Amino acid sequence: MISLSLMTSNPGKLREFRHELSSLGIEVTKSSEDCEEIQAETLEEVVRYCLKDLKRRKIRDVMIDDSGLFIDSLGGFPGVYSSYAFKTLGCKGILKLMDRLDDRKAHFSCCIGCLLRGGKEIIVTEGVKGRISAEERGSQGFGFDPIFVPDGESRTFAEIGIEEKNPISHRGRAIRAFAITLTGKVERTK
Ligand code: ITT
Repeated sequence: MISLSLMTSNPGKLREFRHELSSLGIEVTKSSEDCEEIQAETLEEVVRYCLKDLKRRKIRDVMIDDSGLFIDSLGGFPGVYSSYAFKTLGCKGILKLMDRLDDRKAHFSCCIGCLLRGGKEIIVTEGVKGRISAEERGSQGFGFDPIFVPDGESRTFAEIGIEEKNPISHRGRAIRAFAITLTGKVERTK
């Protein structure tokens, strides 16, 4: 059994990690550690900075997830500011910003980083394309799920739920890419 912890304050992320990794025999606990928040231009920069901090503090087998929603017609906003934008504007505020915009294209991106006990690092980034809906729909998931419709779907992430979200989502894809790399790298515990 492999055991890793996820450093996050977001229960929705933790649920998606557990859902995806438990079937691969990887247990995910919640880490009580924290990283200093930096303002960077990319998700990967944030993750790299945090991994460096963990290394310095000798914290191992911890995963980090930095993710965001990038809206084409808003020049990629909220992007790396997604957490702040969700807290301040919420889904309603984003819909208001897009009131008169015909181009609804957007994508979610997720960067996962992990520092293993042997000192090796894994960093993967994956995304999912879609569009911003005209109104909020659905009650499952978290964050901007009620306003994001992935390509090939007519329902939002909040309508389809974790079982259908994980196979196609930015995070689901990143977790699977991460797991493939991980299983060749992590030391197994009994
Ligand atoms: P931690 O940093 O503690 O992990 P956070 O919620 O602040 O939690 P981020 O900094 O990565 O996480 O912020 C990303 C924001 O983007 C998050 O708060 C959500 O509002 C949104 N987001 C990211 N992934 C999402 C998803 O799968 N579904 C809906 N919204 C998502």
